[in-house]
Amino acid sequence: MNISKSIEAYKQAVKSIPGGVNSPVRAFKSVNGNPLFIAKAKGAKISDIDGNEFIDYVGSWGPMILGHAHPEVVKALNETLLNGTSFGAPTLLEIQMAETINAMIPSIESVRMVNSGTEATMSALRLARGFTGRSIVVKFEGCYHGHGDSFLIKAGSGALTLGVPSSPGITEGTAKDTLIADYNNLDSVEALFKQNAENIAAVIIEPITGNIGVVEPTNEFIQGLRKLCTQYGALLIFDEVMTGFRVAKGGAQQLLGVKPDLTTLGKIIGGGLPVGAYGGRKDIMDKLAPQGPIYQAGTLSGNPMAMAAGLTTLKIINETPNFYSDLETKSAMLEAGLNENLVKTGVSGVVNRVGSMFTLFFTANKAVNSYADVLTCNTDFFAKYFNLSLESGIYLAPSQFEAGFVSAAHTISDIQYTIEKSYEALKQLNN
Ligand code: KE4
Repeated sequence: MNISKSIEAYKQAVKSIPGGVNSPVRAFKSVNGNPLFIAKAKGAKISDIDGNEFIDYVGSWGPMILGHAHPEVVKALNETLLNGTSFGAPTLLEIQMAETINAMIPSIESVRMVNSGTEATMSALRLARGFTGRSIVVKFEGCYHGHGDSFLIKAGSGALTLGVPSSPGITEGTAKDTLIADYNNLDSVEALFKQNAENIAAVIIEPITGNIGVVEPTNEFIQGLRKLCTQYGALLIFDEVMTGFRVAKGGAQQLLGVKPDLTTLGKIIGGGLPVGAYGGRKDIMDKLAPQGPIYQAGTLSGNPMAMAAGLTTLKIINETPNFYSDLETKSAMLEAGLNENLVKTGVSGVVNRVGSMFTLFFTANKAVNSYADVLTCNTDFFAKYFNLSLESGIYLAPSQFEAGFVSAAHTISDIQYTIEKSYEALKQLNN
């Protein structure tokens, strides 16, 4: 595959952009490759500047559930554009967006728009601290909630360790207020509550993880988490930036039957434009300025362009008959094909999938249910598989520890082609 233009572009990019990219995971570092510079995308296909076309399973890391450049989204943007792009003043579109989110996610009674998932989680944490008057947040090792200081923390050892900065630039003062627990290990959370009782403001979790790859919570764990938070007066925050409107119309909380106190959203609700949101119980949200004392603001929050793209996306989701069942059919077909390929080639691996988000973990484990399980993966093997897939015209997330996404635009033949090429790649790698 000729990627000479991307190679030249990357050489140029690194001169003026740190690492040549505006978000680290795009650099293809963990797959030993040269990042592809994208020229355009339509439906389930994405094309690079060398003219190579791929079936896209990244979907901009989740937003593109309809596929790229959906005609109705493009039309809505074009019409909105003509009336101006940003006013720094309220618009009717923002009321529509808030009412749509509140209707689709029952635990959300009031919602505030922001401009990224990171802004949503940072703001939700500040709100939880202000509402409870407490300082400590509990997160789970491996879960990713954006690049806010409080979240770029993981245990120095074990699950019960006080936070240790995992990125330079995060102060000890910040780290001490972040405690780390083990995903799917309720005891690890209970121990933190027993040690810190009335000081924990919130527990934040990816209710179904995407950022260590896809891992589902056990019912006992996620229900137990809800009970613990209620028992100790801490807020339960579901970070649904990725799972919101992805795994079900009502997000992971609908699938899991657990009602969080706050939910963070992003990605799909912007239809590919910069967006984030956080919402939940009205008694909590009403503590936000200008209604209450807890401050949070944003120049472009709720801007007309992101609202138009997001509202059109949610409208299509709500009005398309069998939207999620069709996604389920295609995604289940992909999962079955990948599992069959593992059996036929003898490659060790586990496919985890919830709805249209999936991960093929290359591990000898028979199951992947925890961060520790995820760490058993053979990332070198993944890198080789990733690059063979790319050669075959399949664009996967450039990391073993990410989720892949099927969109409404993927066709049965796209899925069949992907299964075929995945088989060939695994066969080649296992010889
Ligand atoms: P952003 O600030 O990137 O919009 O959202 C942060 C975020 C928060 N919470 C969850 C559950 C998320 O998945 C994310 C962002 N996800 C990554 C993909 N794993 C974004 C890709 C990137 O960092 O470039």
